[in-house]
Amino acid sequence: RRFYRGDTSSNLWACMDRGMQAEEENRWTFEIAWEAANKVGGIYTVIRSKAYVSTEEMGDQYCLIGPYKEATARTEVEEGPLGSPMLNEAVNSVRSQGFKIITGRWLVDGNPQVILMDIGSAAWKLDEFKSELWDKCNIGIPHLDIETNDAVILGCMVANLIGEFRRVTDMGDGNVPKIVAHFHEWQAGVGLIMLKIRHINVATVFTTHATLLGRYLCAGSTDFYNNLDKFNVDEEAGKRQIYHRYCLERAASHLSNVFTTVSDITGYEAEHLLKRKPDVITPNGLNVKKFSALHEFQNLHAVSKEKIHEFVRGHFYGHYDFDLDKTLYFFIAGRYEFGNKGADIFIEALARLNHYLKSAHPDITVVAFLIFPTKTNNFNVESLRGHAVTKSLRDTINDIQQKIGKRMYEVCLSERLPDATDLLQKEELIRLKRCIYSLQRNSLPPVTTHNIQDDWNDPVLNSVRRCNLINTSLDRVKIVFHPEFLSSTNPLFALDYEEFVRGCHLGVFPSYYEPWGYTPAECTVMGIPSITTNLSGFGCFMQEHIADPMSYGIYVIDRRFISLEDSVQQLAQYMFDFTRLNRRQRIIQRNRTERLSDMLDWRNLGIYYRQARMKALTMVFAGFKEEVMNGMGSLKYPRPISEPPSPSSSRVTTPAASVHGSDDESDSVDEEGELEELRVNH
Ligand code: G6P
Ligand code: 1S3
Repeated sequence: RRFYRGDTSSNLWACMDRGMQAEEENRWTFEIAWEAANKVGGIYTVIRSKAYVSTEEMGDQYCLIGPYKEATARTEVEEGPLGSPMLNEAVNSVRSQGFKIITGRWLVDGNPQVILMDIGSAAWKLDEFKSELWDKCNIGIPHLDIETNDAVILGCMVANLIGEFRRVTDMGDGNVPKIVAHFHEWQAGVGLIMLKIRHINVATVFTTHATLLGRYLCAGSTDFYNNLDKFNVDEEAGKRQIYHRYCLERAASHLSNVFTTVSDITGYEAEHLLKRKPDVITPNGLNVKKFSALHEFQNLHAVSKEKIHEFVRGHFYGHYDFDLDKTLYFFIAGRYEFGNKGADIFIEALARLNHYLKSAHPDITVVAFLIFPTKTNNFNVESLRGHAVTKSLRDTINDIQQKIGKRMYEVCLSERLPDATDLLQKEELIRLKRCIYSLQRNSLPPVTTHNIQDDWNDPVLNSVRRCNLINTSLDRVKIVFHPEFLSSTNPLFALDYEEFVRGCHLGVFPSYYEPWGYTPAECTVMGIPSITTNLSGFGCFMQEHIADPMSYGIYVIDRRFISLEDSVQQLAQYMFDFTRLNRRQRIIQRNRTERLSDMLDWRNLGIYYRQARMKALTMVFAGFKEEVMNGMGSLKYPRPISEPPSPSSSRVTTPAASVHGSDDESDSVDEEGELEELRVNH
């Protein structure tokens, strides 16, 4: 089944010896990121999910460095000395310079060593650090830019530490430690610049996950990808008052021995905006956990979907006139960057889907969830009321049910069959009627679960108003905007994000600016189909490595070579095609989607990180030979064999029903066709 593993990752597996090889070679890796043990966004996921393979390969010769953030550190880090005495010595030496440093192990898979710098403890040195930066590279940091000032402090503390480590590990016997310092994103990049200007002999790697200018330019109304070679980068950075940050980012990318980006598309962006082409592409992976039962993820889908049903019953009370068995859950989620994340075209395409369904399939309902955290004044009363009235109905029914049971028992004990009057009493009927009356409402179900601050300027709300998606009974597409991340303590959903994703049918991520895009990747490893774009790193990666992504439940919208209108149209069509799949087809498609997870596993993708580090080592340390490593290259997942070959199916969105039997809605899938595919792939 897992043909990918054997073919691509042999090198990385071979190196997985908990650091024995690294120890023999006196090879060390420091990975430095603002988001190490500090949850902010996507880079946290990269560092955290990769920790397992990093420690498998490097053991205690691997160490993460980041800022000390008390709130996260307290819950995620076990404080204590580091595994290597030399590392402890280096840390103590920097501490003696008057800085506070916390060491320990991050409580995540792999349990890596972590060094956290207390930025505040070195604030007294800020002016000195800044003048070093100015004297050596003429980069001046404005006094009021706190974020950059913090980045400078972190960078200088990191350089002090690595410098000290380099000193204490050099025994003068010629066996110098082969250190790679791998920096992520501009905020950590100052450390790399400092190592270079202080001439500390270590190999460096710099990875950018998004360029500063790219993010800013895309958020405007610029035709970004068609003008990439035309931007006056200094001027654009200056206009946005990020010139100094841009200089740090550009300097770090140029000074590094090896420069990497998370995808080809970001590589292309970096080539034009940072003026350096990446040496290696380091795609993002996940720490994929397999269930012992192959179809457990399907069961989990059904369990989580039931929890979403419960939310929907409450939210749409009084207008609950649709069949949940014919309801599909779509969602978009992420950082609230309305245009960059494609929420604009999602809403526009939903309006069209609403129209298609009304005309062609009025029995099907789509509930579209938009999960984007923004400022709110808590849950709105209407949403809470909905859940209160449905809960009260449920509690009343449970109570009556118990009483009926007791009465039936008594009647049967007297050796007769209960009749209707024994079952439901008048007083209970009245209680039920009262509950049913309280389900009436004069207003439509709200499009948002919270009171959003600045409601009239909120881009999602304005868009749904403009598209008239207001949850009327006639609408086949219902909207639920949840402006807060999900958690299991949420009074409306009581689901964490992972459970929510598992319960949905389709993730929709039509991003315009998305260097990688973890959201569709996470869907994939959970066996949930998703829509992505050819402007996202993930989308391009899937197109490159799968012969027919669509048949595996990966729908890639073209946002690069066609007009905006055509992209919206394509998105609406893909969503409509998805609604036409029957349950059996959806189950088969989920199986196929889940089959792609190996491809996204760090056990396969970690090889690119190793490649980047080895390349950097060969550039700095004589006698270090670059390994020949097989990446994924041009390897492709073949089209599923039960899928009819094109062109007989002009739009291959569906797992062919004909191959698997009838077109009915039965959920007892005879997976013979699928199993056959699995055998052949194996
Ligand atoms: C999983 C479960 C099935 C369930 C199905 C629902 O496959 O194992 O028991 O019927 O999900 O699928 P649907 O796409 O309709 O949510
Ligand atoms: C960035 O985070 P973002 O959501 O701002 O880095 C992520 C990790 O590499 C990446 O997945 C994402 O596309 C980037 O945009």
